[in-house]
Amino acid sequence: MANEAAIAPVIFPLAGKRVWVAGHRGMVGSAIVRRLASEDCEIITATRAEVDLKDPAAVLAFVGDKKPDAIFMAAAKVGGILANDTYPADFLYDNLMIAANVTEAAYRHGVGKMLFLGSSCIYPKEAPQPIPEDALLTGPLEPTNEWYAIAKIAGIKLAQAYRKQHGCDFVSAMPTNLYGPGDNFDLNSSHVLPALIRKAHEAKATGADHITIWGTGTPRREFLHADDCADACVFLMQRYSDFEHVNVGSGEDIAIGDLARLVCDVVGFEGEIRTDTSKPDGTMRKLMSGDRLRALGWTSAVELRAGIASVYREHF
Ligand code: GFB
Repeated sequence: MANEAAIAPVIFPLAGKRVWVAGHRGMVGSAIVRRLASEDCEIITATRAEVDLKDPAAVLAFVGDKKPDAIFMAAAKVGGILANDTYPADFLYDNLMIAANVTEAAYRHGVGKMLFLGSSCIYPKEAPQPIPEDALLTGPLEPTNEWYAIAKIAGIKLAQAYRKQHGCDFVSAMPTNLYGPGDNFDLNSSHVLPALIRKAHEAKATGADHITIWGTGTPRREFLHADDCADACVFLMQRYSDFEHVNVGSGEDIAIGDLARLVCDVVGFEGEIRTDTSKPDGTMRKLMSGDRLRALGWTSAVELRAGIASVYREHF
């Protein structure tokens, strides 16, 4: 949500433009499509059957054919801590190829602007908290998701390299842990929030006396609703043009154990919360600094409890 007091001016208006949302079926891409409905622009989408984003020739042909003025690069192979840890080759290869192909095609066809979306896992495992953008590449990554992180760091560097060498107006946004409509509720591959909603719901429905969460429950995570993320992306697309990437978060984090209690409360499950410490904790904390985005005039709007309640209502 834009803060009218000190808001960066629009330098790239979307009105009248052709805008490709790459990854429009994903949680973030679909939220961007919903958000763009209130901008006077033409939205372009492509299904995986139409364009395989891992195929350079297919992406080049698609961009040449559709001639977008702007691209939201929200296409990615994503998953929770276990999926990242189990399929390192897929997470690295798919995300590297998608980022490289879309960036190169955007350059070759003279696309006026591209916003690349990454993730807060790009930062070192032991980064200072809250994490400023310049903590990038200052230390070793968290091992459970270094493959995905390396691909997303490469995406930032591609945007910067094409800006530096070719003068392309490519920018990058790094969202924190996201949740929202259209999330993945599969317990093996999902992120923590949809997993907890599903576990609490099923425990309530079956009359179980406990749910089990992974790890110790002590790691802290910052959560942002996908609609807030989409709003920030549209904001940055129109109002930001610079070399450095921009963190996109809510500014608050919560311990996983407390999150589990909050979810159980929203769902109405009153049983016990147990921990499975054979599962990884991952990074202990990754709260991002939101100073850069706040200085441009943007803050998040969806409060965590209300956001969880709306996702629960929608999916169960
Ligand atoms: O959301 P999550 O899978 O991703 O896990 P990461 C966050 C924390 O919640 C970890 C704990 O400490 C998990 O151990 N957790 C507790 C659970 N119960 C559960 C559960 O039932 N399911 C899941 N999934 N977690 C991912 C990265 O890291 O975050 C990606 O692997 C990406 O690369 C994404 O950056 C945003 O925050 O640990």
